[in-house]
Amino acid sequence: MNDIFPIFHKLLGRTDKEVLLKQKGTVIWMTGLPASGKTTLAIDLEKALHERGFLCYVLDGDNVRAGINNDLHFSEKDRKENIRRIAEISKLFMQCGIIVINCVVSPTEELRHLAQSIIGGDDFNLVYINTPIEICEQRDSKGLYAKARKGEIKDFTGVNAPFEVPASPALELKTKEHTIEENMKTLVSFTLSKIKV
Ligand code: ADX
Repeated sequence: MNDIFPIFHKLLGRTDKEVLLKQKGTVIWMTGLPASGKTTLAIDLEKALHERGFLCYVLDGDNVRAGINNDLHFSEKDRKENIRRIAEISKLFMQCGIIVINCVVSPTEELRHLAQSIIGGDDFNLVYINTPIEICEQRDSKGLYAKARKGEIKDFTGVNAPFEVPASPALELKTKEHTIEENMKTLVSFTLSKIKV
């Protein structure tokens, strides 16, 4: 950081943007196994909030990995860098007053704590999409579980790479017990409680 002189303090602040947008910026960070339903809920949440007049942005693991993170793979080191960048990008959007909806596997407590430390405790809302692995594997929307079982992917989360259940998420949505509509209702009201001015 030598010879770097950030000018954040000279710029308009987060509150100026939030007043303009009539909403509070925050980060809804969805964690869960691949094919657990994170992306489906994020798509619907963005639509539901947009219809109510809120400005949102969805950061989806696959989207980000297709662009800014296309130099990263799935080693522990790369997953950490993936999360660090997603958290830093989330912070930029959030400071612009935007509601950031993330769907990122973020498989370990260490990675989620890293994201939380970058974004800040009050703004980091961890939502655990709890879907048993048998159901994720049955769905296998991208055919990746099948590939991992055949040994074609060597570090696939839930099969041959770890997924740690979050110890204290702000919200847990069980997709086996509840319908998408029921979970959406819970998720929308949870988010509204964080973003209304
Ligand atoms: S994370 O582990 O680094 O947080 P991220 O959410 O960005 O994961 O990317 C996960 C997505 O990448 C999955 O939805 C899946 O489509 C794809 N993917 C490809 N290889 C793997 C792998 N080895 N483990 C997990 N996901 C993978």
